[in-house]
Amino acid sequence: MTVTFITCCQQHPATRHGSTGLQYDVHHPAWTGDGGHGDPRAMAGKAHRLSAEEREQLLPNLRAVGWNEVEGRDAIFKEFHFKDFNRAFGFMTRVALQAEKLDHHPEWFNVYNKVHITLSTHECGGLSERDINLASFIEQVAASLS
Ligand code: H2B
Repeated sequence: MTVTFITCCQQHPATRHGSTGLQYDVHHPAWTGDGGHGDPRAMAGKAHRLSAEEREQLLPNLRAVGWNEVEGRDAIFKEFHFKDFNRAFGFMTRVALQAEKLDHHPEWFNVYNKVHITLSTHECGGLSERDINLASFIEQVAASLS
């Protein structure tokens, strides 16, 4: 399995390093629509739930920036706080546009400056690579707004 934000982008010259330690490569095929793993065409195949090994490799990076596994459900959750509603809604707009592009959507809740996000892949009934990719994108957007 290729994982977009950690393993395969690390040495890419265009990789942007956010303050979170997660990396998101704006030129990676996964995000540019030319057939990478985040591309809807590549994602048309069935999503698979992450194996124990994949989780061991991927989840620590997300835990380190505040994502937690949801109890009683195979999903991850994070609560974001912004300065005001404008920033929160700007954040949601950017995430929504990318989610639509990827055909992978967050479950979320917003009130004023708070945004709660749960990620899980309904198609496979649990966490998949799609959630990791979307979480990585979300981190980069949040970092750019704070
Ligand atoms: N979002 C999430 N989180 N999981 C899915 O399985 C999913 C999705 N499937 N967005 C997509 C839409 C599917 O329903 C459409 C028909 O492609």
